[in-house]
Amino acid sequence: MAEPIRVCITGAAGQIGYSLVYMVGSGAVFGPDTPVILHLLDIKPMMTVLNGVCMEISDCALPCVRDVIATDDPAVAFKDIESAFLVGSMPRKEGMERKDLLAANVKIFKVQGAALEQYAKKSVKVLVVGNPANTNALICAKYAPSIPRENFSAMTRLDQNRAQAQISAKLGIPVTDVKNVIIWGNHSSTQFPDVRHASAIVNGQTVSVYDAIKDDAFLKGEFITSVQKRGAAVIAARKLSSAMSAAKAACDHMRSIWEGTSEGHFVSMGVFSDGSYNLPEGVMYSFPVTIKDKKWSIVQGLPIDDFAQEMMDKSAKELCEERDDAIAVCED
Ligand code: NAX
Repeated sequence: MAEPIRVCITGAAGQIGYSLVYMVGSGAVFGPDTPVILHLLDIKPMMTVLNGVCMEISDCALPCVRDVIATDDPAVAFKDIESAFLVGSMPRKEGMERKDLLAANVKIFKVQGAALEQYAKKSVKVLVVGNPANTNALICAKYAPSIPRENFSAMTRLDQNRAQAQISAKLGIPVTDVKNVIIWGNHSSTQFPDVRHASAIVNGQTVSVYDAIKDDAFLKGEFITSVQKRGAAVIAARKLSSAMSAAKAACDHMRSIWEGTSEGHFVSMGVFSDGSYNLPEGVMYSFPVTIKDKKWSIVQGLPIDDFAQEMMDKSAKELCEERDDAIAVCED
């Protein structure tokens, strides 16, 4: 077996954490032959719950888990880690405005960015899941200046998986036969799920999803809104927000970083915008990316029509506003 890698999961006592620790411990991210040392962080009042999670990890007898460190101290949680799933954050409470939530959560990511700077390996790959994920990732990177900013990304893979699943259901084909669905922008209701560049295998032939579905109104209307509002639909049904699917998506995202993307495939993730596709620089925008040697590159040259550009710009505008609010909160 290879040397163990240290993987941190924050919010490990929460509901996404509950599924995520199992998936990471079972080898679903770093492979069945790579042992992991799990660093689990949560806040002090959750330490009893976290201890119960540790008992269950032990009882799973997972072959990949070499050790588990449960703590409420970021210095311990981030020490020498190579991979971080930053899930822990404050949930929206009743009567809380989006701005209040942003203010509370970006402060957490400011503190964690500074702790990553001090304790993590400089090669650490940081995936931010806690909302507002894109802007939290931006703030986290800002306060960890000696870690390359390309090492930070925000999760829109759940949105991508949701979109891919919807297309596969519509076409009656396996989800693995749909590729290159894109999520542009923010992990919020302004995101733009785009299948214009996606393809599917239908009756043994690779065809464009647009040609296979042949329903422009659906793809520009109901499809987009149903992906945008899927999180709310899960809450309405489950009385709890997405957890198993969010954990699976986080694993997919980190595995893509570790393994890279295969030829002809791209995935979506929130990364530092370099101004591609006439979008503003300096925000964490979800783009289609290819990954090689743990480094992502934004897919270039996709043709963008007026409808798409308008949708992409709308989400960019929201991200610029979030960034400005977040920086003001952090510098206060
Ligand atoms: P839970 O409330 O079940 O768990 C959050 C955990 O984080 C709790 O155990 C809490 O004590 C802990 N926590 C709070 N502050 C912390 C801190 N400073 N350090 C470490 N731990 C801390 O929420 P859960 O359902 O697990 O969701 C976690 C986050 O994921 C939320 O922000 C949620 O909005 C976000 N999501 C993001 C998604 C995405 O696609 N990017 C999708 C799923 C999810 O909604």
